[in-house]
Amino acid sequence: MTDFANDYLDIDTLLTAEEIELRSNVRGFVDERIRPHIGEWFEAAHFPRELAKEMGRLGLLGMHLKGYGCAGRSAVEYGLAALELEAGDSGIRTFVSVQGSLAMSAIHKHGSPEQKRTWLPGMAAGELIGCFGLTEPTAGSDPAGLVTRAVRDGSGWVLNGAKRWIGLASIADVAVIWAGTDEGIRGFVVPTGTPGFTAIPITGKLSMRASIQCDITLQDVRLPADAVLPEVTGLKGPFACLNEARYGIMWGAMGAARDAYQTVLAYAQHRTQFDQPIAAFQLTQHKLVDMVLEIQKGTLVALQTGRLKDAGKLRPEQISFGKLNNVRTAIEICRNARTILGGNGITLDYSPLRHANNLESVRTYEGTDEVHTLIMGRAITGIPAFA
Ligand code: TGC
Repeated sequence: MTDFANDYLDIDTLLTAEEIELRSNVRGFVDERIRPHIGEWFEAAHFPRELAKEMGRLGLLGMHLKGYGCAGRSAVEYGLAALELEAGDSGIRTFVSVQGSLAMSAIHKHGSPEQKRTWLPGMAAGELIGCFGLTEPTAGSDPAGLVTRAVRDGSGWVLNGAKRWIGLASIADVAVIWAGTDEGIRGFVVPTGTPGFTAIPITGKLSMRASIQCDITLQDVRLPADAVLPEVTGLKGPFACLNEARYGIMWGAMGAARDAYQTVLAYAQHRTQFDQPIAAFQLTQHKLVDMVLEIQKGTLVALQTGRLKDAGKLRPEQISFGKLNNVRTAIEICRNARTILGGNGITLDYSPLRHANNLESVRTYEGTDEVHTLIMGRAITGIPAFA
């Protein structure tokens, strides 16, 4: 029988038994290991590093990659996992995205067999942490403007520059750093213990507090010749990784929205005002119904995108549709959910405002709303309008 409150359109009937099993395993992990502590972690600005190995054991790190200890799951399974993790907190899903979709996928897609053997198994297990350095203090939406340089030095390379907003960098064992060279933009695999590499967490964040974002400084970082990712030159290298992360985000955002909605549905059924549960008020029902409409639509967008990805037919422009729509929608849902909670909604006792604040980061990284609007605008009209 249809569970109208949680799956109005019976979207679960579009999933396989394996997909549902994977989802329930991740949901159980979130319920047990994240949900009870997330308020404290958010308040203390603490990222629970110890969860990395647990997530590795669950096969969540680089889970859509094949070989080298990775789980080799489908795009839809990866998406379902992202949704469940972000129902816990965007910061935890961000860890999985940065590790698997950015750092591991850069090495998996563009690395040498030796680089893959050296780094991927430990990263899949959560024993090694990776980060991905593209954005710079003066190059965000336009990474073509990056100023970090790598110059040849004998048979090796020397890197100088700075990166900003780099997830996990201060606890990472390895950084994939994108830098300009005489041949164009190249990626470098940089062990973070290399002299000249420093990463400092950015403080004072009002968003994504149970996660780490850093400033990286690269000062005369000397690397051997084989530090360069040999299989790609140019921005299509990092963009291919961003596609993976953006894809996971469209699923994850629906997880945050679902958690906010379920939180306030339960609250509205029990909280009484004017002698009746606030769920009995027409205005509350209107808000709840709008949430259900948008969560179901956004989940269908993510699922169709995932099916296209698994069929090898997904275009980057289609990823922009889901990233733009689902994150923007999720923020609205979380903010509306907060209003049902009244004053209680501004505390960490309830998830909606924490999710809404987190999603401000999610809407900004991996392509802002504006960037994805213009990617779609170019796809529709054939005219680039970026500048
Ligand atoms: P354009 O300069 O024309 O293209 C360069 C080359 O890249 C190719 N390309 C893509 N390839 C694969 N997937 C995509 N999505 C691609 N988009 C572009 C393109 O075909 C070209 O290839 P080639 O062979 O001709 O050299 O760039 P564009 O005009 O297509 O793109 C402009 C724009 C604004 C869309 C792009 O610059 C963009 O997406 N900007 C947003 C950047 C962004 O998302 N930054 C977030 C970085 S994440 C990070 O550093 C840390 S946050 C995560 C964390 O650590 O927590």
